[in-house]
Amino acid sequence: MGVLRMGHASIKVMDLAVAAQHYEKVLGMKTVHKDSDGNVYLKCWDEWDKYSLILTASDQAGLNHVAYKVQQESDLDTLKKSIENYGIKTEILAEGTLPFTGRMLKFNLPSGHEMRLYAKKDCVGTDVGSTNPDPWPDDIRGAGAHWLDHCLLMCELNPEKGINKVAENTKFVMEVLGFGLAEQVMVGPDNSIQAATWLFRTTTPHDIAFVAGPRMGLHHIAFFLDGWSDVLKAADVMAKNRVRIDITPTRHGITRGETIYFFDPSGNRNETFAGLGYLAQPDRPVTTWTEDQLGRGIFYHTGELNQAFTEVYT
Ligand code: M3P
Ligand code: FE
Repeated sequence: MGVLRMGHASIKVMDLAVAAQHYEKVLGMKTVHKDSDGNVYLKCWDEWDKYSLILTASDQAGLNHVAYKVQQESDLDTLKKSIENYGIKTEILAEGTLPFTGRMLKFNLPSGHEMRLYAKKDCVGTDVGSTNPDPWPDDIRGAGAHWLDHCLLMCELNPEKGINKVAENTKFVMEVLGFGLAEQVMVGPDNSIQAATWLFRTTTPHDIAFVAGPRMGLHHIAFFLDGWSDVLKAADVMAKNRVRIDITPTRHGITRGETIYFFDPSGNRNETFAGLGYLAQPDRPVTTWTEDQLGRGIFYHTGELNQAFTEVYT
């Protein structure tokens, strides 16, 4: 019941054809649809619903919305009431507003990011099917990403003005959407300021994350790979395609993920990562990272924070 997982991201790109080529050739997604406005819909091979990424044309990069799938249609009505009771306005978008997708419950997180919930999207099956499937399909391209896994949203933090959108978002998704808190970063006097959180609805450490920054934005969308050797191969694919790599393969302390960060041709940050981390459960003690160890939390090996990593985003 309630939220299942991240369903799709809708992002802005400056050149649809060039962006589609990146997500196809580098990530290994397939274009499954183009609508009459030219928006491109793509899917990873191990996903069963019709699409997980929408590219829309714009003069700058960034996020349109993130969408999470809920288990059943009635969850949308229940959640509509609880979101409104919490004081956040919602809107129902009719079935078909997005192709192959049922009605959507649209609202803004306290940080301002647009979130949509939906229960129905055409199920087309994974590329290996559901009957006696092979472990992977023959036509894997590029990094061969399995699925769109999570997103990280940058949220405004301004302690002098009493603004902490990380904490507000975290409270909202926990109290209203039923997310569990896996990890958090606490900074400031007595480590009293919640500056980053990783939250789950699945059994992996995060399905969404919020990190403090000077303004709201999209830090990255992340795609799942099987293991460390796939991460290394993904980096090779990026080098072959002259992709702008932000952080070469390394490990996060937070979530234990093995990761690469890179940019799509418009400058939207992508992550390919491996490792399901650990079993995330609502009763698991929350992991807390303190400000003095934050470097290790983000980049476990060097322990060195790279300013551009937290300051450059769309
Ligand atoms: C992840 C992850 C930042 C930390 C990012 C961590 C932006 O992306 O998947 O665990 O500080
Ligand atoms: Fe991530």
